[in-house]
Amino acid sequence: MIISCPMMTSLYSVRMRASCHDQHISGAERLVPVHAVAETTAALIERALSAPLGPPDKVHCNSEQIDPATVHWAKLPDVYSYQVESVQDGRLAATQLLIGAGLSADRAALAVATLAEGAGPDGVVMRGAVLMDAVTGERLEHDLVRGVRVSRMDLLSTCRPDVEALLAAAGLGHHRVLEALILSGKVLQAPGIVAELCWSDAPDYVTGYVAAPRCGYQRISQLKTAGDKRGGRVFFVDRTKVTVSALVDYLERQPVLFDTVGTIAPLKKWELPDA
Ligand code: WAQ
Ligand code: MG
Repeated sequence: MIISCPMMTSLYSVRMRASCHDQHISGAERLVPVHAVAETTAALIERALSAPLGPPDKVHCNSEQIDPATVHWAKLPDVYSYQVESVQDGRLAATQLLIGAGLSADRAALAVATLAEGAGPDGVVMRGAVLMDAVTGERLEHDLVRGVRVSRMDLLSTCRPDVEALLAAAGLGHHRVLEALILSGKVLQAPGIVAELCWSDAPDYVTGYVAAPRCGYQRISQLKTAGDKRGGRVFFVDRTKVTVSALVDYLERQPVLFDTVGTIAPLKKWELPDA
């Protein structure tokens, strides 16, 4: 479905992050036209103040003008949803989907284990993502606590109501789905990306996904046990296609706006492929 894609005159990146005792508890960001900066800022601050891990003792919200001529326009990934019977099956499914995206079984299993154990130093949750060499499994992010933060991406604001309605009709109305789809959509646009693995650090949100440029956004109903505070993201990179600095620059700085949605497939039971 293509939704209108007007030339934008003035665009702002609005970013919020909230912490309590220097622990990150909430973050979100949007790319909006100038007339929506104030209401977006208010909504993000409201969200920070009501964060489940809150209340925060610090909320930062800033806005920065973006040159609309630099925006990359893109289509959101196709969405698939798989129902698994247990966390163990979910992690096996994730491993197989990563292999399907072109990774070796070892690298796929390494990524799952990295998130399961907590990807930061001493098993803490990172603020951003692990960047992993798709061939060697080497960790490439410079800061093991911050990781790589994907930023400056959003749905074109005039498309938002339609996309929210489509997702809600498919039973995917939770705000985490659209946010993760937008983030992953940008990751899949980035040069040299082979695949992404993600599950939330929110203790009550156990669904995660494996995404890849040719496979889309593949949700898996259970990737961790309820109550587990560990979660994170792993981005696999093909270093023959891009340098780490060019990739990180794209992920952190290149504005990307989505003006088209992909297909949303109905929920399916995950079947292990025949051995
Ligand atoms: N860039 C890179 N990594 C990030 C970012 C970002 N902007 N934001 C969060 N992360 C990392 C960080 O390590 C978090 O701990 C981890 O990802 C999880 O973030 O289809 O809600 O916001 O049902 O908790 C996926 C499934 C939900 C949604 C993911 O992630 C669905 C989610 P959270
Ligand atoms: Mg979180």
